[in-house]
Amino acid sequence: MKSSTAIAHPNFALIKYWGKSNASGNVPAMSSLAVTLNTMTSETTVSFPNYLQKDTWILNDVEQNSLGQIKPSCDYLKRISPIDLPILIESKNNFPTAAGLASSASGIASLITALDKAMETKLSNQQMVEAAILGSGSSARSLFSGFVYLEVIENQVKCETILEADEWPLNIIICITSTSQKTISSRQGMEISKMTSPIYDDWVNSHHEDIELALEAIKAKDFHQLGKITEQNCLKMHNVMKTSQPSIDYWNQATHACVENVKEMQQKGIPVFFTIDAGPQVKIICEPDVSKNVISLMERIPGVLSIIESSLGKGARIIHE
Ligand code: 2P0
Repeated sequence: MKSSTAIAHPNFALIKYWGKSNASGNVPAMSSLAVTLNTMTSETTVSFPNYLQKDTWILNDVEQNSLGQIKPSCDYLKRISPIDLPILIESKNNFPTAAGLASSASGIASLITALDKAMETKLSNQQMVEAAILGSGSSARSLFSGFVYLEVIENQVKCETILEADEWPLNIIICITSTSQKTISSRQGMEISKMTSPIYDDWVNSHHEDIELALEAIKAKDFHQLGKITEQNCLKMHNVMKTSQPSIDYWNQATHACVENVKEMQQKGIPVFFTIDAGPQVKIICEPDVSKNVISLMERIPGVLSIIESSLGKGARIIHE
């Protein structure tokens, strides 16, 4: 029986995606710019056991009722594949799922990579990106290493590494403030914001400028400039969420405390900046030589349950076939 196993890591956006275009295919309404980590791993194995009657997805050892969110991605590959057999998909995350840690991005990037090998589809990079986006708009970024730019122009998506991890070594300190699954998924939240936030259009229209500033900062390896635009873009996205109806607020008390501490560190001249996604975890980007210091300050904050340290890392890849 043929089987393939792939792994991928989460990516965190410095310039975020929040809202979909009106085009079909889950296309984001805006470009995004992210970093792929080298820790926290999603692993997916795809196989075709003889006993299987229908496509089956087992996530973190629990059989799912249907392929759900991954079905459009699977269908994309099935249309191309010479193999016409029921597929068994076994996915695992070694970190909390659906808690604002980009588990769907790494999960789907590992899924597409394993499916491509097992189903002999030999997709081009562009096809991999298209297949991934059908499952999750941010997942295409986890196919690639280091600093990753997902560019959307007139509903056409391109995704590539713009700077490798070792060309600008930075660390990410992830402060976990809750491991509960969020009550409003990113997908639901984006739709609510698009329909109801009075500042949604401003968010979309000012996005290109944020992308340009971040691209310049990455090119110049200007930590201060990248931090400034990353924090602004993050806070703008959370304002869009908060001004939606119903208001969406993913932050908890510890999230606020972490942000205050990052500001205090910045005032002391420590090279750090923060970003926060659709969940209460705070991601702190820092230069590697201050990492230990940052961790020891953050672990003292009440409500910080645990801390994960990561450098930037590789894109999705096959580990076993
Ligand atoms: C991002 N997020 O750019 C933003 C920031 C969350 C906040 O992309 O609907 O799980 O499956 O495309 O990819 C999370 O969205 O949503 C996300 P779908 P996805 O990282």
